[in-house]
Amino acid sequence: MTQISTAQPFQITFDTATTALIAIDMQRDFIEPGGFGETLGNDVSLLQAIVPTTAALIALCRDKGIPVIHTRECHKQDLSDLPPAKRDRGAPKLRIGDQGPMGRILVAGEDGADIVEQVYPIADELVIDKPGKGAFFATNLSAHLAQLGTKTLIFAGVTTEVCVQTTMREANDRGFECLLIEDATESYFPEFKAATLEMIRAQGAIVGWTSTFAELKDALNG
Ligand code: TIU
Repeated sequence: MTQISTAQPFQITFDTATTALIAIDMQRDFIEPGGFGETLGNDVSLLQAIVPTTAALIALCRDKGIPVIHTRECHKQDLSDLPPAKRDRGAPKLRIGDQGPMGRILVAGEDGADIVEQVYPIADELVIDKPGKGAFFATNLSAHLAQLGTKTLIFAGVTTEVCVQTTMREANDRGFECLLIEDATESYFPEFKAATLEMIRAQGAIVGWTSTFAELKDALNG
């Protein structure tokens, strides 16, 4: 068993044989200029800062035999899985499906919807395209995790309070132990990231645990 004694709010113990990493939505559309994140009015440079740590986390999991699952928030070319409520809300510069500098915004197969190079999936890794913020909604993630026998999920990716937190809550309700890596997740709003980390681990780990990448690495190498 692996134990992170300094995880918050208290130690977490898990078996690497029943653990998987989920890297959420590390896509150009959120992390690079000209994509979905920027059309919503956000400064994407904040998210770029976690790419090296997320890459190191993915490399560590690969090295330890922990399956790595990648997700991408994107919609079918015909937008048949895009609810009008999602497309029409607010006043972004470009809406989902519109042509942008990296192809159609948040559409599968377009450059913007793809994962940034530094954390790109390798051959046998599952990549899940998801139409929602949560990775369990309208995907085969549950079935895949059941097949793997996964009990503990390690979380990384963007953005902390939107797709990462939504997926972590979905996973928690499905009976998984959830660990969020603090320096491998980021928000466009630092105060939202801080609040999310606090609310996840409050009330005796009501949603799950958090730790730094270094704490996880030390535990796995221990
Ligand atoms: N806007 C925002 O913060 N996030 C999203 O729309 N999707 C994800 O978090 N992936």
